[in-house]
Amino acid sequence: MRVFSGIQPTGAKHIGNYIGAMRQYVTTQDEGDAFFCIVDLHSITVDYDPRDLHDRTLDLAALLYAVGLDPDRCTLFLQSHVTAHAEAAWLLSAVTGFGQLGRMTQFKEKGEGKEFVSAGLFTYPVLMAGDILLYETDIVPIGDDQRQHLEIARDIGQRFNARYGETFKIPRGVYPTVGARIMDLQEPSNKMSTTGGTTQGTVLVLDEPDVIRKKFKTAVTDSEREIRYAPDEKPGVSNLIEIMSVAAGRPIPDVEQAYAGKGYGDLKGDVGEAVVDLFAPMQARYKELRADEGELRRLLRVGAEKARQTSAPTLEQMYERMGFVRP
Ligand code: ATP
Ligand code: LTN
Repeated sequence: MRVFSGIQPTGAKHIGNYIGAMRQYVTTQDEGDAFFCIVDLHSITVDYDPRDLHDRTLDLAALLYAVGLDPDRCTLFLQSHVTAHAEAAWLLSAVTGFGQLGRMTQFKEKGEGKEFVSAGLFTYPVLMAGDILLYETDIVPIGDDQRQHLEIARDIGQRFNARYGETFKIPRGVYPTVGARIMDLQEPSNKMSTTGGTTQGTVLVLDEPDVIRKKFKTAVTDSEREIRYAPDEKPGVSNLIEIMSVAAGRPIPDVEQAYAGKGYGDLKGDVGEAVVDLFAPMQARYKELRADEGELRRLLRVGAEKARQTSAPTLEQMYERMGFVRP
């Protein structure tokens, strides 16, 4: 079984990225032949600083190894190292509807109110479809906010297959059962996000222990003072229960029961502690790995070579089926 997912090297990664995506990468690397791609090409679709992109890319590689990706059990690589991704995006744009791209929530949200909206933000999902389809992917571990992008990737693959003959395997998204959509601790009706969220409500994987504790202590809940899991009615408390469930490795009903009759303060303090414990070993490994940039670059070169070999035959088939004269 082929696993593929992508993650952007922009901003610092938060507990939403960890629970929604990175944690699933770690488990799926043992369930199949897994490819994880740092999608640097996607990161230039919004305003960014080149120096930042450069450093954040290496930061993210170190972080992904630190949370448990093993270079011997999966392939981690940079999207820009494998030119097939950019080529596939162009070819697939021929079978992507302009109208469908305009309906993408992310395009509308990230473009809203901006003085400059890049064409890349609009065609973003085509590049993502290519990422996935090039690898004959079966499953794509992602968070809930990527559902629409996965759907359009499937549509693009199906349209190509119908127009040019069966070429792509049509992948399926897999979402975590708990924590597919972690909410901002300060604004629990919005998803936690580096680009759109509040600083105090966004818990970073690399935040200092005291910062993590403080962010949980000041989390917004409600005035009812009853600890109960009900995401629609009680988004703040339910979000804390979900995070606790993942960090402590206990099912949601267990967590609910453990706090029945207790105060919000108890829950907030304990979730903070559980998250500090969860991230502490990863933070230590991150520091070590990030210090050896030569080794990081070497591992990424090895990953890129494997990714090139795996994606090349699919790209070649695309060119051939579309009628191009090959060299
Ligand atoms: P953001 O918009 O928060 O800055 P992103 O979603 O644009 O981040 P990535 O870092 O590429 O960009 O996301 C990586 C993965 O993390 C994706 O699979 C996405 O679904 C998941 N993810 C992002 N935010 C959350 C969240 N709040 N809860 C659960 N999963 C999330
Ligand atoms: N759009 C995704 C990142 C992404 C991705 C992919 C995810 C780019 N290509 C391929 C899965 C498969 C996001 O999380 N913002």
